[in-house]
Amino acid sequence: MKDLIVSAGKMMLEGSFAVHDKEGMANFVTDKDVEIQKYLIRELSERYPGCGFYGEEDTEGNQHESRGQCFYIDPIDGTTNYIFGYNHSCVSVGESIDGKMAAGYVYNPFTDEYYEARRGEGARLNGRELRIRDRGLGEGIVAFGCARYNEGDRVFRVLEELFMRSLSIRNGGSAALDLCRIAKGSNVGYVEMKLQPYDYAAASVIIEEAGGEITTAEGREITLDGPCSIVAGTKAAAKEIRRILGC
Ligand code: LIP
Repeated sequence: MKDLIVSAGKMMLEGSFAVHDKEGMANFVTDKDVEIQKYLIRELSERYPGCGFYGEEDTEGNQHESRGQCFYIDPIDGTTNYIFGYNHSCVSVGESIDGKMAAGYVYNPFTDEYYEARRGEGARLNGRELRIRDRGLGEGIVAFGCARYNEGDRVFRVLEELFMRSLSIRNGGSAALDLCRIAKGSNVGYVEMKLQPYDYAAASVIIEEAGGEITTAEGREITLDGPCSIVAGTKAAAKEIRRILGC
């Protein structure tokens, strides 16, 4: 799987691309997003005949299926970052079996960081095992996500409190990478009030296999058949973030 995900990621570094608007304010897609998703669906279909896909972009073979073996594909997570040359974007591929996440793969071609995890087999970054130390909110950086196309993003009402109760806050612009940074130990927590399954599916396995936690803002199980809010982190920090949100 590593060769496939890395080759898909390196496609981001090649050639030029056109930008197109999607529904809602500041919601973009590039030709590269579409090209990479088509490549991944083609390759994964050959390797796993009959598997389903839940991808971000509207391409052939993307059924938003969640039964049987299903791949959650975000071809470029952090598309706006990619358009503006932020070098903080990734390919994210999560695998579920009968509605339960089984594996996650996230690759940032700009930093050559490859995250992977399979249920019961732990999480690794470039082959190094990841184990989360259960730090509290006050012992680290909390990252958050927000989107102009999600009208009235509720995250802003708690940002000041998150800032005052942590060492600092960050808005990275790629949920998958900012979630994986919890497993890496760079972030103690992450919050975004509305995300799609292809944004968090892969990273959810990486965080949990590294010893962290990911739930909705209400503390419920994340959804794989539609969008939900996301609170993730070390167990201690995730609990503090949910308390601050008061959902
Ligand atoms: C992005 C997420 C980010 C969120 C953006 C967008 P995309 O995904 O990674 O956290 O705030 O609104 O959803 O669209 O770049 O794949």
